[in-house]
Amino acid sequence: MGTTFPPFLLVHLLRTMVRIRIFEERTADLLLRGEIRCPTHLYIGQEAIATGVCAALDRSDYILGTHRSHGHFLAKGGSMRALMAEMFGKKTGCAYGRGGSMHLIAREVGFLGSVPMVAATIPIAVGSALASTLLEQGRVAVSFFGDGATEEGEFHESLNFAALWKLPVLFVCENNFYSTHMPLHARQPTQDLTRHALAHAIPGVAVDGNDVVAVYTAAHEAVQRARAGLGPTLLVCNTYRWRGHVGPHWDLDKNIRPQKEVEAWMARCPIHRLETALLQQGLLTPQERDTIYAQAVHEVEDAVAFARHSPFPDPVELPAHLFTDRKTP
Ligand SMILES: Cc1ncc(C[n+]2csc(CCOP(=O)(O)OP(=O)(O)O)c2C)c(N)n1
Repeated sequence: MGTTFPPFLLVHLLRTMVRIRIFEERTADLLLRGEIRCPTHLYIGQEAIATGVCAALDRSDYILGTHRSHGHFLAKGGSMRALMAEMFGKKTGCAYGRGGSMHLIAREVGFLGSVPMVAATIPIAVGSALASTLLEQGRVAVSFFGDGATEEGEFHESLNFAALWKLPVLFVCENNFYSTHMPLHARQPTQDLTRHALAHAIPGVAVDGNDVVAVYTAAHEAVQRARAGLGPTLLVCNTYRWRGHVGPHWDLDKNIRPQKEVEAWMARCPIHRLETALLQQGLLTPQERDTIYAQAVHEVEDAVAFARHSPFPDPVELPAHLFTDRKTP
């Protein structure tokens, strides 16, 4: 951990990761109880990436996510109540209860959307950066995607176009080494995903995706480059998801991932890592740490109560919100 970081930033990073973790663990619990029924991909283990990247952005900057985007939504400042209500399919949800876990949006904080089609939001990030450039808004766009998305044509077309136009985009690959059940080594000839940047003549930076300070530092540098008109960067954050591909289960009985591998990555928990460093350096007291956890539990329980007490959408409203003639701000 660098010594030049202001303590308030480090505590903010810890607080954000804890909020995401506790939200997700509660979501797993609600899925097991059958209170949440939409297909849900948990982000547990990968919290440092959304947290570190979003801390390097302004509120007006854009981000786009994937099927695994609760963390991105919360780190960018989306309302936890609206997120939980969306998981419950309620009218007060961020997508009016029509989207569930995989179709999130919070335009008021620059979260332009997440969709489950692998790689589908990458060109939208490029289009947003193009719009920002043409309108001289100075906004940076970030595209979050998994290692599986680097096998889609849209990924390569997007990098090419963004490189050619020197667009202010940050391509953030969350390499958790699996695409559903298939490991990266069975899908690509080498494990170094930064090589894709070489083909498009843009910087490709590999970072320890379980080190939130390293992620923040790399993202901050890429954002500065983008704002200076120097074009896109591919940031490859190596990490691991703890639970199975979809749902609350660990799937250790399915012979997909060796238990030892899961345990080795759990020992590198991004939250535990930062928390320990802050305590050791005297930047956080045990009482302050406990308060961060207690506040997160309180916020999550408030969101659950809000979601439970919210109404379902009225079936007669079904055609609403499908199309809009409003101009995007
Ligand atoms: C275009 C497309 N192909 C296949 C799928 C089925 N699918 C859903 S998630 C997924 C794996 C994605 O892996 P990755 O991009 O690495 O993200 P991760 O789940 O690891 O976060 C696949 C193949 C899909 N949703 N969209």
